[in-house]
Amino acid sequence: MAFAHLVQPIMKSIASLLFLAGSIAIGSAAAGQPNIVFILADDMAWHGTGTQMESGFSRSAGKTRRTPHLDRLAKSGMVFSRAFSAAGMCAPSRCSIQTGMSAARTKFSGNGNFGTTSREVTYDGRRNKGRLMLEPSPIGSIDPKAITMAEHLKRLGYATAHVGKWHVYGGGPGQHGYDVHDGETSNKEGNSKAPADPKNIFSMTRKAIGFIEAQVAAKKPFFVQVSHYAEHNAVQYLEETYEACLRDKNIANITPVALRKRVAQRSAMVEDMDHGIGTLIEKLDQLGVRENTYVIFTSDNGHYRDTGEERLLRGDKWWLWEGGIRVPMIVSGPGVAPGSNCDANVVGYDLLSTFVELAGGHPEQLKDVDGVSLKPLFDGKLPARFTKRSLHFHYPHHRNTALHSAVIRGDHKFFRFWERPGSMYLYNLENDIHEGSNVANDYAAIARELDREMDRHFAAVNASQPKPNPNANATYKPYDPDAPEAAAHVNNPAAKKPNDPAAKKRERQKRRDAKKKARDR
Ligand SMILES: [Ca+2]
Repeated sequence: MAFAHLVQPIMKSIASLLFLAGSIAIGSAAAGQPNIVFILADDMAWHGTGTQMESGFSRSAGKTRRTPHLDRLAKSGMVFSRAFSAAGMCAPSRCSIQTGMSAARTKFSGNGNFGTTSREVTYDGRRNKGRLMLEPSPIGSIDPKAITMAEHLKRLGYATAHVGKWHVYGGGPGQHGYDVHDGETSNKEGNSKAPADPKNIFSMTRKAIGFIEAQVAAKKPFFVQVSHYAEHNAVQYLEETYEACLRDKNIANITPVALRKRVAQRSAMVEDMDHGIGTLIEKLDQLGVRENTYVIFTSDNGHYRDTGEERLLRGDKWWLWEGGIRVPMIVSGPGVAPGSNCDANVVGYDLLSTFVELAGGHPEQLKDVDGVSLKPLFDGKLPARFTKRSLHFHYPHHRNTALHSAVIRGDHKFFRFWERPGSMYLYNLENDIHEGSNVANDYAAIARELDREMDRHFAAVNASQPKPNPNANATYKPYDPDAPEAAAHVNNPAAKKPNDPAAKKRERQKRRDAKKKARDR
């Protein structure tokens, strides 16, 4: 006992010294560490795969999407119904993934400074002219001081690779902890000139496999991020895949023909990506490492484009409506129950803490991160922190949207539209996945609480916030979420979530069981 009393303060002092030295005491290399394969799709809708993302809700699978390998991955693991990207577009979402920070904390809240990668926040952007509020410019590159997921994993003894689209500047993956990489890539590098290699899908797969084979031979744990350029524009696909998609029963009858072709082309691009993913997973099997490898699949943001289906979610890429940030997510790996589902709220900036814990590190010791480790969820537990915590989203930019920010806690999602001061927008994602009904008046206490929670987060991370424009144009009309033109963004009434009381009952029981299981542990 006396010994323990002595050791504890000494350990604390050592930990403090390590922090002072600029190091991070998150753990060390150990035997038996699992490998991590992180596959990131680009611009893929929540229903962008053939896998149903929410049990009891058939429309959460894409009818025109053919993804047999991802479907198999889902059967071997866990599907997340409420996975969110940290932003509604590529670069900020990817920066949040790499750093474990919310967009408000990185200040990389928009797609770069729209051409520059300055690290300075200004309020003189050309989109501000005449508007009610001035937008802060986004910082357009990853912070050189931020410790990325790859840097953490390297310190834990991992070999690291980043294959494909990077898009957060800062000198590319090589400057941020990745041993093997493709350089400082963004969108254009994904437009392949080789017809046999659409969106670089197959060359990327070969590169990832080469890296994995080398690490298996060297008996070194590995982390590889495969960042597909698909399904971002431009649309590229193998001709034979396109022909097969045109014959698919869910595509063949789409009219007009021009739309049918667009749907088949985009579905073919996704199917080609799925083949690449299948080849990669097959290789893990062949090398005998599949059982000790986590495979995580998700998208950098949502989108609604040429699915051939009625619009499912409100909004689109760029927006913080569900259409912009609800994304598919599948996880398979050691301890993940096959065929399982998870409906906890999770976000892209959770992945850094998650990977640190999977690698044997201590995510609770990480500083300046907003995410938490999802490993308990992978293990079938549901600790209370997952139902109580808030997820933060910040897009204070005029580009393609209104200045807006959001907080998700439990079933509630709160929006602040910065140019409508004092207005509150609250939606219940469980009853109203389409975000069609603002319930802020009915649940005013919750709305006020989440409004304060947003301010608390912004103060904690020193967020860049919009400010009033002294030269606002008197006739300027800010975005109104309740106006008909905004509501047109919602969806066709035919797309309503079916009212299935039996499925809802099953869901409620499943939640009760999960809670009980978590309590019993
Ligand atoms: Ca994207």
